[in-house]
Amino acid sequence: MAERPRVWVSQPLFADVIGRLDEHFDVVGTAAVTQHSPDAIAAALREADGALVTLNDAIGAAQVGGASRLRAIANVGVGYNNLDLAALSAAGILATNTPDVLTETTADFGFALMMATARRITEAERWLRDGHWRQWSFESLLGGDIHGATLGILGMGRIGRGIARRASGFGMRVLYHNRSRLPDAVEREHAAEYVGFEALFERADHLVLVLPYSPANHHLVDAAALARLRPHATLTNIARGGLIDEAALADALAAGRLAAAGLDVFEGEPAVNPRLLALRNVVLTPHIASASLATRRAMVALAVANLIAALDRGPDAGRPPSPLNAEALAGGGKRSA
Ligand code: 8YV
Repeated sequence: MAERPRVWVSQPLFADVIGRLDEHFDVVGTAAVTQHSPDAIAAALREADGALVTLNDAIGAAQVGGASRLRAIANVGVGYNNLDLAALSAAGILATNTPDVLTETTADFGFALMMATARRITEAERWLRDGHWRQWSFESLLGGDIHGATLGILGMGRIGRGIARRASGFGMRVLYHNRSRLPDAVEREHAAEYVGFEALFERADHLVLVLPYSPANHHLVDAAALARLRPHATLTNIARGGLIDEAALADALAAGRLAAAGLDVFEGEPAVNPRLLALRNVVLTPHIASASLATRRAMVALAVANLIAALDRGPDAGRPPSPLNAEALAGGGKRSA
C-alpha cells in the first residue's frame, strides 16, 4: 500500500477538529503548547508533506531548506507574518491562512478593547480589588466617551470594516486610512471617510490598528506618529505588536501625550515590555482577539480543510479555500510530484 502523506501539527488544536486529518494522513501531533526552536521546526518539516502551524511558528528559507517533501503549510490565523511567503513560493510550497471566519469575533474584541481602554474598565477593577473603594467619589476614574466620538481605523480590511459597522451603532464618526482608498460604495456602506495617515492620528479620539504587519511597516507607529495624537486620545492595537515602537509608546503614555492604550499584541510576545506593564493607563490582553470558542474552532477547521485540499485529498482536492501564494500552485512546485 502506498505510504500516506505525513503532516505535522505544531500545537495542540482542538483534537476533534484536527482528527479530520487522520482520514487522509499520518499525523504527527504536538501534545503540549510548545515554543519550537527554529531548528526543531526545520527538523519537523524535514519529515513532513504538510504542516498545520500557528503564529508561534516562524517559517522561512532556513526551515524549509531541507524539507524536500513539504508541499503545503496551513497557517491557523489570518495574519501570516510568521511565514516568509517568498521563501515558501521559491521552494514550491503552498501556504494558506484563515480569513473571514474570524472577522466578526475579532471586530467585537477590537471594539471591546477600545471601550475598556477609553472607559478605564480594567484599571477600575484593579483599583476596586486592591481595596481603594472606601468612598464613592464623583471625580474618580473619569474616561473618554465612545458615543459621538471620532473613531480612526488604520487598515480598512475585513476586520476594520467590521469595527466601522459597530461604530455606527454608537453614533461615532468614522475616519480611516488604508494603503488604497476603498470604492465609494464601500465608504458609503460603512459611513467611513478616507483621510491621510497624519490626519488620522490628529483627528481620532480613538484610534484602532487593524492592518497586516510586514517588515515594511515595522514601527509604523513611532514617536512622530504618536506625537500627532491628542492628549485625550486612545490607541488600540489588535493587529501585530511590531507595528508600534513600544518604547516610544511607553514614553508617550507616561508623559500623558495620549490618554491610554489597549494592547492585545506585543512585539516580543509572550514577553511584554516591563514599562508597559508598569503603566496604569494601558489595558493588556494576551493576543485573544479571535478567541471565542466557535471562532477558534472554525479557524482550525478552515486550516484543516486547506491542508487536505492542498495535499490533493478530499472533495476540494487541489483547490484549497484560502491560498496565500497561488503562484506555488501555478508553478507546479512540488505539488505535481
Ligand atoms: C490568531 C491572529 O489567534 O489570525 C490572526 O492573525 O492574530 C489570531 O487571530 C493567531 O494568529 C493564531 O495563530
